[in-house]
Amino acid sequence: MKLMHISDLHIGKRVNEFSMIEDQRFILEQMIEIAINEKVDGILIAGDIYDKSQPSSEAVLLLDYFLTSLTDLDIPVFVISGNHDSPERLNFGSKLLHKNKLYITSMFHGTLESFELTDEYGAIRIYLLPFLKPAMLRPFFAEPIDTYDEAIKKVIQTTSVDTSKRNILLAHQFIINGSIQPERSDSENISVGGLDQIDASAFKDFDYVALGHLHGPQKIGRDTIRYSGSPLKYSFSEVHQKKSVVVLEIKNKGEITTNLIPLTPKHDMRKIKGPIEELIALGKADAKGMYDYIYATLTNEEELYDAIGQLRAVYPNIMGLDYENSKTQTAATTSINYDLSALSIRSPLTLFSEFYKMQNNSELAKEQEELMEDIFLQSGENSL
Ligand SMILES: [Mn+2]
Repeated sequence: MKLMHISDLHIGKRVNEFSMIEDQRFILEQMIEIAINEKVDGILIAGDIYDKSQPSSEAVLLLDYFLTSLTDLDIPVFVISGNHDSPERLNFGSKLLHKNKLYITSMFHGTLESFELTDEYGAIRIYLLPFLKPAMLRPFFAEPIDTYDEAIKKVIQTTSVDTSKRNILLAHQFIINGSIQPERSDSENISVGGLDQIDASAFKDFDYVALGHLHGPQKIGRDTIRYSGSPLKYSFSEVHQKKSVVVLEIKNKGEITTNLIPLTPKHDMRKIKGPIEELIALGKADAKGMYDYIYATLTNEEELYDAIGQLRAVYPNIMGLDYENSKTQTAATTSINYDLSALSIRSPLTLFSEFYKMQNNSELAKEQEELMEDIFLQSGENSL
């Protein structure tokens, strides 16, 4: 049996005020093609379907198109909610949709919901664990459960998993492998203090764990506990990630191979760096790349007039810029050790000159110094 594992679609997301909806439509169509070409027997979607608990109408339409396309192909689809989804809204019609082999579990009712697929090797049980916080277990268990780790272990314990069969789990949580921390990205919600960490040992009963939450594709410990990652780069901390889907093939129990199939975005997200003239020339020579989502770092020594406007004329989807030159490099590391008691005996012009040097790593020019001297004199400061 072949299954495709994806997650963190974040349909409807905006990145730096740019709508991603057309990029998402493009990448979802690519996933449908992969599902067809690979002849997969099921799709696992591990949470963060939408970006917001109240998704926009265009986001709802796009998800509807995606799920309908897959079920029209008669491919069973298994969906759990992530921390970005509203459990109640995603749950709408979920029982009705079982008829069309669309299995959405977004609400927790005390035990793990599961469904069965069969192939020539027998049954495969697919367990759906929607995003959970410890507090959400209170109605179901008498004893106090304070941590995410306890919560997930408790839920799995109370679900009798038949370990003689092949078992798959979908989960949307932050999983660590002992003391090894996974790779994080800026587009994920980060909880302070690591309270949300769950050790991968919780999943020993499952042959494959299809994870969502972290946006970089990666395995956690063994090859068969995996984050598929988001299908698109949703922050500039992800520019080096290769986005992909996981296609796993399961034969007999314990016989699982995973294959990462790369995704090609409509627009890449990347960082560029150099003097503005060079970046403009590069953009003009790159008819496709000029439409990428760009973060530019300018190495020009002087502040440029309307640099973002100049770049936007060539890179219409530029999302941000900063400068890296002798001023910015030294500003962060230079500090002047002031003797506060001596401040009062320094003239304002001396103090300003020192401040200017600290900020810009260069001395005031003669005419700048004269201008400041004038200003201090006019403001009634006589002790220059
Ligand atoms: Mn996410």
